[in-house]
Amino acid sequence: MPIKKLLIANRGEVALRIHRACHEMGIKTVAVHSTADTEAMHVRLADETVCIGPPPARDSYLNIPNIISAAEVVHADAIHPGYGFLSENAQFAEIVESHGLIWVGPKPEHIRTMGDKIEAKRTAAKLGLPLVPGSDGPLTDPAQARQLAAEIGYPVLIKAASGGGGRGMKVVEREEDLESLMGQAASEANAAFGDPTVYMEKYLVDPRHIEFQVFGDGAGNAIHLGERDCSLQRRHQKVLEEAPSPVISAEQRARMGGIVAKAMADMAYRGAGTIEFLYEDGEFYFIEMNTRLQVEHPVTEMISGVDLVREQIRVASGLGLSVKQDDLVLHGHAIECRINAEDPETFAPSPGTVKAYVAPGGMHVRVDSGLYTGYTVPPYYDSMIAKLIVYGRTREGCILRLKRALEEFVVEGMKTTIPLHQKLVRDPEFQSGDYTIKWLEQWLARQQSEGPPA
Ligand code: MV4
Repeated sequence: MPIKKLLIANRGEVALRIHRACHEMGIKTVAVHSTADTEAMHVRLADETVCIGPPPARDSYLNIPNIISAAEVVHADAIHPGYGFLSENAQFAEIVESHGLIWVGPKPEHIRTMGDKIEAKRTAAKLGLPLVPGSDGPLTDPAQARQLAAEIGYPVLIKAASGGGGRGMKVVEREEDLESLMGQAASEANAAFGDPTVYMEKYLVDPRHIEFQVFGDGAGNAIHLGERDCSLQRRHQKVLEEAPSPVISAEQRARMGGIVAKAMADMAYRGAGTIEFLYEDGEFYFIEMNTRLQVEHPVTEMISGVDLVREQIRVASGLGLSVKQDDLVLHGHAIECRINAEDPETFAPSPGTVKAYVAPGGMHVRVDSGLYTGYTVPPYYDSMIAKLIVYGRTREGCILRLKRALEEFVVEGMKTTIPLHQKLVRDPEFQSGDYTIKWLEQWLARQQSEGPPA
């Protein structure tokens, strides 16, 4: 069914990203927004707007009855959830579909399966993806856990089945700590997710985080669009992402890409997905799958030329994918810097009013942001205010262009992480591409101890 009017159940740069794809496809947009977002760029640009509640997300962007009511009032025929908020809420997806609306996202059953990390691993194993050695189900009692850990070998990691984002994880170095850390992990998991279920994995000490972008049409056809390297993160928040990974060869990409695309075809996956791996000593280990568009999707768009939001809307409308695997050529290199309204040294949030805004431009430079001069960043939501995405034919060329673009970028009126990125992209170790998931936090600690120049 063709979509004529789409409701964007999100805010910020991703709402703008979805609006742009819709208008290029001749689809009218409906912005829903909290009372804190009446002046947001995507609200200004949307064809229609509906206020769905007060600033706290639980009362507005997470308020399912208000969002469904908004869709009915304006006669929208589809809902795109963006990322975060309700994007991986299987129940919301079912409610959207039960109201006769098109859900621009994966099948609810697949969202639900992948939301349970134990079920996700079972599914991945059946589909032939390589896993980290670990329990093939929940941990039940300390004796079973001790035996399993002895088989796997220490260190092991206890993870929450309903987790993600690193919450409720415990590294166990020695058997004598196992029982108490298992208990701590379960109670933290219960407090954070309302589910005390935990499982065990071999702890990979210093891997990279590499994820594959996949896309399915829901009818058994699926493609991959290569990988992104997301190892540069602080406290489980990604800071800079790149595609391709500096350490993956064309042969490895084709091999892993073939495996993940076949897995998605076999499950008749629909829409955009990301298969997350840890990568250590030349081997990939599946950890999780995200059933949504991701923040860092633009780096994949830059090297593939594929508009991922357009493909999401095509697939949801029943048009199928516009690209076949054999037509897809990945070329060049892209890097994304996440720019947050934060102190670049302490990372304390720094919302405020934009006094001056100059976005970089020129060849192969993309800025996804809802900022404009006079706009006030509200304090209620995520601090990411812009993404700078730069393309180059080579990684070296991409980094040179990124330095130039970061020099042009002006945001006055609040602290931002632009200065952090300016330093980071000048660092020889970053430039070498030889970094793992621990590297950025260690680098930040070194920056702190070196202090400002006298
Ligand atoms: C791991 C791991 C080491 N070994 N699993 C953190 C968040 C969650 N998505 C998975 N995470 C990890 N799982 C095993 N078996 C290390 C991490 C991890 C991490 C992963 C990706 C990116 C950044 C990270 C930072 C710390 C720990």
